[in-house]
Amino acid sequence: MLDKKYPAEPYRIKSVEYVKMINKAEREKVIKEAGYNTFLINSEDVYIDLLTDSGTNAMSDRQWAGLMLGDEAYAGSRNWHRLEKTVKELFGFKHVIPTHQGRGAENILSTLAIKKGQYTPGNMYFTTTRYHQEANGGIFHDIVIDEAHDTTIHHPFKGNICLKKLEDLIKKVGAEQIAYVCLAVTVNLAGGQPVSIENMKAVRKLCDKHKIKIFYDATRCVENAYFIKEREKGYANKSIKEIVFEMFSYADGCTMSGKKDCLTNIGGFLCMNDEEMFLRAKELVVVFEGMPSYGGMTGRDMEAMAIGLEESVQEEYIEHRIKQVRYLGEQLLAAGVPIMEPIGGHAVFLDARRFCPHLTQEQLPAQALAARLYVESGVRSMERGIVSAGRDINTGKNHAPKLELVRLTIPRRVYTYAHMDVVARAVIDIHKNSKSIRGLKFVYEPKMLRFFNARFEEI
Ligand code: PM9
Repeated sequence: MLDKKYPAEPYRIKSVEYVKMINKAEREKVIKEAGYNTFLINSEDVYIDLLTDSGTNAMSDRQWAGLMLGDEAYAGSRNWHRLEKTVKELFGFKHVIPTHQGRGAENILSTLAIKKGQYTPGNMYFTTTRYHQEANGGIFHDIVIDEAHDTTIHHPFKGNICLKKLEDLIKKVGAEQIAYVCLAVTVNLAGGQPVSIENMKAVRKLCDKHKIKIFYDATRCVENAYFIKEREKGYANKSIKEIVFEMFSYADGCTMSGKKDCLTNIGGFLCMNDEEMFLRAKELVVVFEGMPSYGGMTGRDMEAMAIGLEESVQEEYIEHRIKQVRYLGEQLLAAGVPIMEPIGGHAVFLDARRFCPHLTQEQLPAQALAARLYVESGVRSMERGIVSAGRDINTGKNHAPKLELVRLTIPRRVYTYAHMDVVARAVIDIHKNSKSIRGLKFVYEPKMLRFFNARFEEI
């Protein structure tokens, strides 16, 4: 029976989608045909899909009802006005620009805010974020605290920015050479680790001193707020809504992938306070996305996002969300499986270096482990290691991140604790026989964001 510390689902199920399991021989064929890349497996061949929490959310009955209220006018849709109002109320920014998803917002921000050769320090890189920064001449510089790069260290706010690293960069290159600080809440590739309010305030103070702007990556901000409530002194009695509002009061703007914490399947937005930047963003949005009153989203998508945002800050929802992820992670820890600790907000990350100590990083242990997990169990996960990190844009050499991880990402409101049990059993069984996992090598390597389409074969 479930322990009390894991709350039951705060919803009941009104509509179901059947999943099927193909047999192991079929899965072996599928993974070979997919070039050992879990992105290239068809959804129909997957039993439990933990590839990503992006756009895989289950919408509520209120959201589905909202779809019928879509105003699909080319300009001035009423759903846009509702979404804009909801975003402004929750985040407190003066201006909102809608985009088709998070990377659309990243593209506009990077185009507007980066001059060639400027730095874009951030609390660890994210694939699409860094891509847009570099494509606009920016230089990414990692300023997350050292603890974030070690899966074994416990720190309540492992996503924090190291103020010394930021100060050192300012001293070295000069404040005018810093386009803006990018602060992600939570930090995806560090395992969904949160940032504390204390750290946000300190970063604000330092940036104010040097007149540097701060843009948050708001993608999983509600999950971040839950960790603040749980772990930071003085926040236990504040509502999630109040905490989210305070978090963003220390930023000049943010990018948002609506496919995660907004509880929808598509969409995004860019926020800012600066009037001039807003006017320029309105010019760019019509080039890349669509009218400033839809930005690539349909009216019904915007309605669903406005409702999803309201639901995302409900206390029971977010508590269950975080604890369901923790339930999976704690089972793995109890069985001695090496994972990123503490367990983060959206996923459990297997530490492939410790899981497969017989493989070097060049033998792509995380990619190989994700492929094996699929073959053994039908569970789809995602590599978040050397393959995702890509190559240095100047030297062409592989980035070799300290973290070599496989992400078991939990979609919101989709799976039950029983599914988590199935996943835990599969991972634990593979761990017992991990020496049999063979390394992989690239047979096709795309130049940009290679992890999406790369193909591999066994060494
Ligand atoms: N994240 C994820 O699976 C989907 C694409 S990468 C495999 O984690 C952050 C922190 C993200 C993110 C997407 C984006 C881009 C920005 N920041 O996918 O364009 O986790 O909506 O957002 C993915 P979009």
